[in-house]
Amino acid sequence: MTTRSAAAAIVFFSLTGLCAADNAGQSPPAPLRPARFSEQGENQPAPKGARSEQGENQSAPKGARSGQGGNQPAPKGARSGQMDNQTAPRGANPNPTKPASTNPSSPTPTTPAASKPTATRPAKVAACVFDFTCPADAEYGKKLANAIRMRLARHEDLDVMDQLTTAEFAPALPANTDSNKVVEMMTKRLAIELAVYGTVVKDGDRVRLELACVDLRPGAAHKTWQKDLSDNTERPEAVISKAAVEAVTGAAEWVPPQYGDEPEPPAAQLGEPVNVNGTFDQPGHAGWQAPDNAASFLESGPAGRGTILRIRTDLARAPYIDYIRDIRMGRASPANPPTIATETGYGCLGGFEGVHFKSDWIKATPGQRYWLLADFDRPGGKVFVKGSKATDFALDGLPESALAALNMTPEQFAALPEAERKKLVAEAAKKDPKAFLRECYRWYLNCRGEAGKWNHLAAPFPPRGGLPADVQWLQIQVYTYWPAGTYRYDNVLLYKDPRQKAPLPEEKPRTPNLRDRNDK
Ligand SMILES: [Ca+2]
Repeated sequence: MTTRSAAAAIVFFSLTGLCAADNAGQSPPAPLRPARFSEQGENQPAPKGARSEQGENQSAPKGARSGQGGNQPAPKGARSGQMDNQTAPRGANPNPTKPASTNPSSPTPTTPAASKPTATRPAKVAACVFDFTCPADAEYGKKLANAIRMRLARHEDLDVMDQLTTAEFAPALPANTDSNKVVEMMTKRLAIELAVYGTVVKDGDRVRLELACVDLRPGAAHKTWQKDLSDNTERPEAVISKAAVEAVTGAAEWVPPQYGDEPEPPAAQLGEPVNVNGTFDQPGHAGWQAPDNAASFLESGPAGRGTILRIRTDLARAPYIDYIRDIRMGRASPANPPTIATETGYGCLGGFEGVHFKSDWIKATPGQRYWLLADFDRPGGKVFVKGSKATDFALDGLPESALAALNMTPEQFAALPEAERKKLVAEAAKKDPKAFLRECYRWYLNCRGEAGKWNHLAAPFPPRGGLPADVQWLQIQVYTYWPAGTYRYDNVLLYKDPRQKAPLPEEKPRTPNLRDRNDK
């Protein structure tokens, strides 16, 4: 008997059982072994396009790669160990372990492939979110259905039919569809145990979803149910899809930690900051890079603030980039900055690279939790904490500054024999090891607040768990870009979390199904 005919037989017997259960008012029989959804790694491949949207649409882990706009393009041929070696630091690591358990309520797979390791994953419940009908706006009905589909797909115990397959095999179903017909479609045509469908009514800003569900899982409290959900906020899809998924799963959705979830420890508890001169009040630029006096300035702030950091991003981009390069090459000095034209359009400095103002390197403590505090007078900036490690990878480039010290162009360097290049790189790395660090962690404080007044923000990081074990050095980067203009910062302070009692292991981002994405 082939897998497909076996599945068909199971469907047939389940149907028979289902009718009996309906009549007798008993719980439904053993679940189906859905042929189309459960055989990954077995005979039948998942439908083309299945599961793809799941990975593509998942938001990146908080803090990961989100500062891309701020990566300064490195000059051709030069390698700035930090900027152009960036990788997705967290969340990109596949988690190789997964509990190998089977769902006792599901039939054991009977194909030979069942003995393969892949078959030991818990059986998933096959589910389908039918497109919603929305008389006023059919596309909106599809959009809301897909929002719920995506959210449901993040639940590891569900195997949710993807949008393309749903569109191909399942019609839009209004909430008042005869549930017997839905059951028939689920069992005879789709081999699914969980069906979600409904009708969307748009009334001005208010969106109302008449949500209907047929739940054939054994032990389901209600085989069929309906629920009205409505919302009139700015993001009704997010609000309604969350409520819908909670209704379907019967559990509250996990919400990532938000700012303010954990109260900021009082100053007396925080103790001494880990970074030097976070107040900017020490003479010179202790603890930080030198300000360039064109886009970054350390100057007197309002009363009571001592020295503050002022950044402006409303500058003509090309002359500023030239100036910064000249500083690196020893051809210009912040003591004598050029006059750079003010520019505020998309082509200006703030519209492209923005301005990074970097702290000195700070020795990292793996397993540690930290608090980052910052004051700022205009929202929009980000205060990054980037973690780096020494790398054993073959290094075949030199930072521009090292090339300048050798009085060599990138082209001349590239033309050297490999052995010679390696020797020069090794010498440069010995002289300035920090220039060869590789970024392996990043997190940022998003400067949200009001313009025109000083705001204070504080947040702990990592959001969960401790600093990953491979992070050797931390650097704070105050990053300012758009809208173009002037921004001020003060008291950018890094502390060890005073509430932490012992080192914590790294915790991977809790983005469900992330592992599946990385398997591929
Ligand atoms: Ca200050």
